[in-house]
Amino acid sequence: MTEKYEPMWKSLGMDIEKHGQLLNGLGQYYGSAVMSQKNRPKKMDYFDFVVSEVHGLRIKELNDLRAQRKKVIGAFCIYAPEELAYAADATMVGLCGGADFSVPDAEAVLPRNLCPLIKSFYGFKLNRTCPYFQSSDLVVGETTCDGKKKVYELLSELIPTYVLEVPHKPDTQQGKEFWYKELESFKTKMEEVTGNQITPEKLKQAIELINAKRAALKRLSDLRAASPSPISGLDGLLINQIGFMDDVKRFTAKVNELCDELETRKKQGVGVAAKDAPRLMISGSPMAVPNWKVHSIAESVGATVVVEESCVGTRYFTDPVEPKGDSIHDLLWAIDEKYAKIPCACFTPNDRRIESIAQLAKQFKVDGVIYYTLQNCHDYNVEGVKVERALKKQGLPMLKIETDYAMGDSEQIKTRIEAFLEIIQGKKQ
Ligand code: BJ8
Repeated sequence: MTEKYEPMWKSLGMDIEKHGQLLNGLGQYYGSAVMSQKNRPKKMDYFDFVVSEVHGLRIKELNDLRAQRKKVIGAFCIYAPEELAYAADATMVGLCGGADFSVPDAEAVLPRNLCPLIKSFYGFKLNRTCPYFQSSDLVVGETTCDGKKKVYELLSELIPTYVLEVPHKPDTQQGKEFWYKELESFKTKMEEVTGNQITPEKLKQAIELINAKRAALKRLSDLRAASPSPISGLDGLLINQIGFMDDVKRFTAKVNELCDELETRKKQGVGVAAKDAPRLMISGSPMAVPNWKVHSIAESVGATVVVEESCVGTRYFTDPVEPKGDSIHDLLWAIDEKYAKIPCACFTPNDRRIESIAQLAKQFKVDGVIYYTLQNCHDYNVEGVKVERALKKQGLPMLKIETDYAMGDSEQIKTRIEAFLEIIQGKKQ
């Protein structure tokens, strides 16, 4: 892939040598963590192909769109209203932020005791190895956690950045009205950047486009509730991650094709692990590509991850946008209502999330929960206290793992998960 795409990467101003190192490491890790899994569904071929071309063909597609004067909008958070970007004929993509590779570059500028996701994305822009950053006409940030909020100020020195102000009590009437105004401003921003007017028809089409994607991901998630689960948690996570990069229509169709295969597997009782394998939920901070560490370790020691309570998981696809009318006002309100239901730990109070975890635990018949926190992510870390209490009431054990993107603690995590699985097996007996 390297030679074929080198002229494109050069034209995007990328650091070719460093980028080559990144791709080598990514390829090796994908081989050892993902491709080595046994009994994967055949339709995973498409998603493997997407990963193999994630810095190649997909970047070419994005830049072909830009050559037709269409805009690419980069984002980090599921609070970025993608419906408005698509309604303005732009494409929204998730930016790099899941690898340790770029952290040393970020640490030359930023404090070390900061969330790895934040250091990772800032480092990727600094070292010019993320082709998604290099292909973005605008980056959309949001005032969720403090770390991100402050780093967007620095990021805006490197790339045009628009920051959405997110209400921290989004569920209240006041919060919803505030967010509605932000949505209106973002609509104007999208119209300015793209030069296209967002009409009610365009916005309705965009809502349908994204709703279909969320529905396909929900269908996939629901299938994982089967026992045995017809697909590994690692592959489930991978598909959710790819959803932030791939072409929306094609991705939706491919997820549905995979689900057809999984329906057949389910009927035949075909799974990826033993029927009595401990079923785990992973709940907490989001996991961007190539953050596969905890899933990969948990499944390598005999568990099946059946659900991710995460923004790269249920928080993204659970609720569709449900318009009650056809005007811009009605459509924006429907978007407002949907986003207000995203239970991010940055918000307070966040009981919706605690309730959702309890409900998911039942639906997916989980035996235990791994509570996953990125280092220095105070919101998810502190909220873990309430989650643990709620799970205790349900009689479910929880293992808290606080980690970063480096692999140095893999053995320690493995030992802790093994001990956790023993507790689960003991309870089962
Ligand atoms: S809606 S979870 S995607 S903000 S960057 S909060 S890990 S310290 S990413 Fe998020 Fe939107 Fe919320 Fe979801 Fe913690 Fe790190 Fe902050 Fe993070």
